[in-house]
Amino acid sequence: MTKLELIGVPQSTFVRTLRMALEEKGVPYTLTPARPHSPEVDAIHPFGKIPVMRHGDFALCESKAIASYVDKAFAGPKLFPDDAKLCGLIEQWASLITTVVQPTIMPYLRGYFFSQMPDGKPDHAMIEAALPGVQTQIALLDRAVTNSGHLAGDSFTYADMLVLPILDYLKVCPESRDAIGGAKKLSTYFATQAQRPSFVNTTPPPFSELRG
Ligand SMILES: N[C@@H](CCC(=O)N[C@@H](CS)C(=O)NCC(=O)O)C(=O)O
Repeated sequence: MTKLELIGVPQSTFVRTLRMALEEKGVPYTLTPARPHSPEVDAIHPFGKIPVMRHGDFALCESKAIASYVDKAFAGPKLFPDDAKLCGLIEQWASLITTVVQPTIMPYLRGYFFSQMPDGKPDHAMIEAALPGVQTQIALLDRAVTNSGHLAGDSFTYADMLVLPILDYLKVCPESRDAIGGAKKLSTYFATQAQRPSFVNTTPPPFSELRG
């Protein structure tokens, strides 16, 4: 069968989530670095968002749908296990992170990484406006980390693959780095899970490579 093609720039947190999922399952893939709203993305996603994928003549958009497809189409450790409660918790976090956590945090990250200021310096008005939401999400995630140090149940799951790439960016911005530093469970969680090979091997290039 042809190799799965994942489409989207590697700096995207959702692209990294899927790369981690593919690595965790041991699925070979190619990455085509395309930006949101580029022709190859618009051809698959009705709103031009990344990631999208092609597998042979089959195309799909939306990270959770792609992860579910990969899980069923390929052998390897289950991203969505049969256990009803664990699978429910993973789905719950996938929904919460995709619909609220990531969209709340994105404007803050944009203020640093996609500043529209003439000199490219951080957009402090944008950052300040988004900061309370970021702090709320960090506190929520800190409360959510389980006693075993995971987001869902007591093993590394797709829920962790969604949140780690977001935390990786928050760790380098001053206010969110401080907030994570004060969130003891979340700090320990990140320090531990960030050593996972699927996370290390998918470290994205800097955002600056996307400018221009
Ligand atoms: N619901 C989508 C969200 C994907 C998403 O927001 N991707 C961002 C990049 S991380 C994007 O394409 N943004 C461009 C836009 O929203 O126009 C998914 O889960 O795949």
